[in-house]
Amino acid sequence: MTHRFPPGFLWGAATAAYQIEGAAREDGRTPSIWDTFSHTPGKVAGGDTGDVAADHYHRFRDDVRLMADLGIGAYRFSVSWSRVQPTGRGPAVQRGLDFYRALVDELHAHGIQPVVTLYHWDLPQELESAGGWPERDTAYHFAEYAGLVADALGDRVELWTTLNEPWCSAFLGYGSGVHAPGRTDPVAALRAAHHLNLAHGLGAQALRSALPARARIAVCLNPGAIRARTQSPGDLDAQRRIDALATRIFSDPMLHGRYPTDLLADTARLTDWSYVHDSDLAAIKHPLDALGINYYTPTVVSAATDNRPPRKDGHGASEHSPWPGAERVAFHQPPGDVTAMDWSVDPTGLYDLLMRFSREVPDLPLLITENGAAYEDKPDAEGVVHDPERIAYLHAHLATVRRAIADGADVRGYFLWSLMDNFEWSYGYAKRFGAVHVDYPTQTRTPKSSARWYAEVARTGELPTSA
Ligand code: IFM
Repeated sequence: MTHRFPPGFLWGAATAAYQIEGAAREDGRTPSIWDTFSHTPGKVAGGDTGDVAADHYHRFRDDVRLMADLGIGAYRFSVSWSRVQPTGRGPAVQRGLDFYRALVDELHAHGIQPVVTLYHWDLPQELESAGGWPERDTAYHFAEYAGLVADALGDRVELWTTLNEPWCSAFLGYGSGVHAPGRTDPVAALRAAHHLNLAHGLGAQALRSALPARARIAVCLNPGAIRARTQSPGDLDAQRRIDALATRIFSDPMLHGRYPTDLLADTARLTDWSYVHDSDLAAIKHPLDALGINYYTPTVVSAATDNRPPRKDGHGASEHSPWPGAERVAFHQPPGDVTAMDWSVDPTGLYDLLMRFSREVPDLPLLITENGAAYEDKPDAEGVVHDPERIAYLHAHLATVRRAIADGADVRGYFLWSLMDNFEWSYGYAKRFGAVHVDYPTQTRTPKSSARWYAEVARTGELPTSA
């Protein structure tokens, strides 16, 4: 099989606002749920916060220049909602919008395609105080915010994504509580999932009416590559339940305008879903131009005999389950190498997802909107950061993408997570996902060997035969 990618394939890198921007209290920005959460003792490793992060807000011009040096063709970033609309309602703040306009202009000046994500987990605190994602109004506020950003950037951004990984917002934020806002209420988590779906649909509609016809609209999901530990009926049922909660709870309404009947049955003792109004599913199924898939590792499950929540399931340890309605499920560490997150390295999960969605929505182009790995990267005595494990990880996953394309998947691009080391949510700065090393005390950027390797792949459009 050839290792050459199709012409026009997008070679990208991704980041998110709260993870890199810093400038948390500048130019009118107000706290988001992640500011509140990270400033709450005990919530984030090391007491780390995103107050300064990688100081990208002040250093974006240098960062864009670095991207250009590395041959990055497309840059996926998220907009901080509370930077552009501090209360989560009402008019936009010009200084906030100006930052993103300047960033986009700088990207264009360096021949890099901007890709906007409207929501990467940083709900304005004011909206959480009014009830957050479990409340329907939050979806309406999101649509209003989407329109404001589209008005400001629509003349210069073609590719838009609404939400990033709504599963994390709903189930880590309101279920297990390991993410902001740190609530542990299974019903709130299910309500949040529906209102995130609604926000996506209404947001996509607001984008479509504000943007020029050439604009393309997508969403970034993190569908689960869920495997049953054995083929026993109990283990297969555990797989089905987790697949419904991890993936189909979002992909079914967004792509097909329905909630899975097995999901409704599994959760019936918790909720009657009466917060799903008649017209919601039609709104959620807004036509999309691409589906973004974020993938890191597969999940192995089996039937469990008791109701104890998973203390650790690859998404952090908690006494509370992020899987409402699927408590009798055990999570297992897959065999093989792991990254610094303890996530197993297994690109076959990505292959399976690409082929699954190719079959399910054959006419919808796919983008890999995140893929990458954390390792314990340190500069050596000469200041060089060698990260051969990351190169091996990227090589294996890109080879899988190429194989999926050969097998018929319409994959249009790949966004490495992440451009640079950043605030890894409840792990703080302890985990480094970047292709570029960030020395936080000095904010020095040092491209790791994987960044040079990726630059060469992007330049040639071809994967070397081995890592
Ligand atoms: O850092 C995160 C990102 O914000 C969302 N997807 C997974 C990444 C690694 O955990």
